[in-house]
Amino acid sequence: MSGDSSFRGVITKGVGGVYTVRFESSGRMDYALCAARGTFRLKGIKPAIGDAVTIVPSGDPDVEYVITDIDDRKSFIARPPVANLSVMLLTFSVSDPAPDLTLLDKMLLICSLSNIRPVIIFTKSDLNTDDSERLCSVYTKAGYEVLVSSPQKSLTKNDLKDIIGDGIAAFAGPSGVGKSTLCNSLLGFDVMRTGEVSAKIRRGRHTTRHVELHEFFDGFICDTPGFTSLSLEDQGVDYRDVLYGFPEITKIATGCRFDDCSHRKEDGCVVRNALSDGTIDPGRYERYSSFYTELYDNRNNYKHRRKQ
Ligand SMILES: Nc1nc2c(ncn2[C@@H]2O[C@H](COP(=O)(O)OP(=O)(O)OP(=O)(O)O)[C@@H](O)[C@H]2O)c(=O)[nH]1
Ligand SMILES: [Mg+2]
Ligand SMILES: [Zn+2]
Repeated sequence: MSGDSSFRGVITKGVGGVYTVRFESSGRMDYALCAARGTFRLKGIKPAIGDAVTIVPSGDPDVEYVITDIDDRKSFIARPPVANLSVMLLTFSVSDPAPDLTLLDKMLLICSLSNIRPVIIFTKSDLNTDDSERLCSVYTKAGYEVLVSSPQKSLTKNDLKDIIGDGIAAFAGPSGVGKSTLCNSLLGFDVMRTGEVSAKIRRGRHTTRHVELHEFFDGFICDTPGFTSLSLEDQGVDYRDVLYGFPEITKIATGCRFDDCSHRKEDGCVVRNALSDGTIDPGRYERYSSFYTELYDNRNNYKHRRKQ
């Protein structure tokens, strides 16, 4: 506590404009309900879960504190909407539902552009051991951290302790892949009950709808609702940045004849050669190429529209 009775804390939850803030008071952690100062709305700023904030007593017995300052965010992405995320636990099941690798690769790219450390977790490896091993190998070779989980060998707290440290980590990925199952088992209580995957809509029965930070050693973890699609264009990704999501391609691309090689049609491209000798996974290359082409074409369309 400082002399002016303000405290520093982190927003862990937000419901209807009332925020829960974890703050330190006299050397111990406490939680308080807080309103946001009106000027944030005027400036178009919306406090988010994960925001580092300053709070002061409000004088209102119902909502005892008010958020007066929000620190600049180290990262902020639309999905999940958590500020200052340091680790994204990209959760995909090897089966039921089948892994959407386009979505995974888009998220790896967004993580890289947003300074968020991606950690891939392949769940339900019990349903298809071969696919689990194959996926694990593709993404490990590409340079990513990969963890595998099944009911027989679920992740333990220690598997994630050092990865998360004192940061904020979020489970993110499609619906029904087992994010809540993992989060609940790590926390030792049901944040949100988990259910069977509904055959019709492929969602967990008790689909996660809200986001809340939970203490995890010195940091926080949170479960998030599943999502199915993500537009790189809507996220403002430039076609020239697509390579940031493909470290294995970046690594060898220095050997291409042209400095600005897009690794699609150019002569003297070592990346396309690397496909035949197995250095680069064909599926990863295809997704690189389709992201690049889509963003490049949209850029041209946009220019075209502007001229009319
Ligand atoms: N076979 C198998 N089933 C699993 C595994 N992990 C989770 N499940 C099951 O998958 C179903 C969906 O799990 P949830 O944890 O609700 O999935 P979710 O990702 O939180 O789904 P949303 O909240 O809709 O995004 C449940 O029936 C789980 O029991 C696993 O490793 N193996
Ligand atoms: Mg869930
Ligand atoms: Zn090339």
